[in-house]
Amino acid sequence: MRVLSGIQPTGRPHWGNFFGAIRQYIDLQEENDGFYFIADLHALTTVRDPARLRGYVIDAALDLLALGLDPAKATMFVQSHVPEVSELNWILLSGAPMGLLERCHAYKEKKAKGLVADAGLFTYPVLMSADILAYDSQIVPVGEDQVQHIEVCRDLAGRFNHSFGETFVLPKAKTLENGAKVPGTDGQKMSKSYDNTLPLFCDDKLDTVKKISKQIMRITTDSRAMEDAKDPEGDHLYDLYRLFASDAEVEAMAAMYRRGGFGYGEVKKAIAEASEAYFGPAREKRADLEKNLDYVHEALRAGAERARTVAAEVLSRAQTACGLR
Ligand code: AQP
Repeated sequence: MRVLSGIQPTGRPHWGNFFGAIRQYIDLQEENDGFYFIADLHALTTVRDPARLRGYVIDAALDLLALGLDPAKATMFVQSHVPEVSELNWILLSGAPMGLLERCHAYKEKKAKGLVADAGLFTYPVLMSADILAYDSQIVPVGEDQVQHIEVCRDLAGRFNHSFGETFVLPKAKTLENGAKVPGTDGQKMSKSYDNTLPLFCDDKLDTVKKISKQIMRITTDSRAMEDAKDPEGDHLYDLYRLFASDAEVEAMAAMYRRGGFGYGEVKKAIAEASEAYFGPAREKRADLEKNLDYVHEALRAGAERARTVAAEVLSRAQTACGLR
């Protein structure tokens, strides 16, 4: 199966990115033809500083490699290194109904929160569709927030196929039950834009553990007294703990919630310890990779070469179908 997904180079990846998407990339690379890209064109809608953008792209590659992406098994590349995608974007944009894009919740939510919405943000689902369709992708592993965009992609591909004959493969979204919507420190969806993230890596490596523990301790909780029984369902602290714990540990935590007689600080401490055990090895691997940037650049170059071969074939198919050739 051709599996494709992308991550935006807009800053440090957070637990939501990992448990919603990156963890799936790593698992799926074993049995599938994985195409994983760093979405720098998408990032342009938020990062308007060239040096920072370049840095974030390399950071994202380092993050993916440190977390287990293997360039010998999967194709890792930078979105803008495949210009065929931008051309396909225009072809799709030309047939994209405004109403379809206006209904997209990512755009609607950002706008509702008073964040600046430009045309790039508005048409983001179309560029994302071009990303997916350019590689005949069948499976797209994503967090729940992106499922609607995959539906948009299927809609646009279906419209094109209907007008011009079978051209595009219709993809399917793949979400995980545990991790589809990771809550942030304030309980709403963890998101860079909401400034409620828990990062996997910090700039200051020596202080990473301390810094992340501090952020975990700041997670908001309700004001129920220690002795009160608590409901684990819908509790974001419990949901964060579940990301790391085994079934038996989750069961024990749920029983503790129902019994009461504990402070949320205990749960936070358990989360801090579990996350350190989980991400610690990746942090060490990342530090090693930083000393070998040639390897990272070469992986991206080879990945783009392979991705372009596939995208050029699909673009030519689409151009021929709609009369551009
Ligand atoms: N909270 C989340 N829970 C589960 N999955 C999530 N993803 C993001 N947040 C969560 C998934 O991560 C993948 C990479 O997405 P991205 O690089 O586009 O990041 P994003 O969606 O832009 O992440 P943010 O932090 O939410 O950024 P902004 O602030 O720009 O919206 C995707 O598969 C996404 O589903």
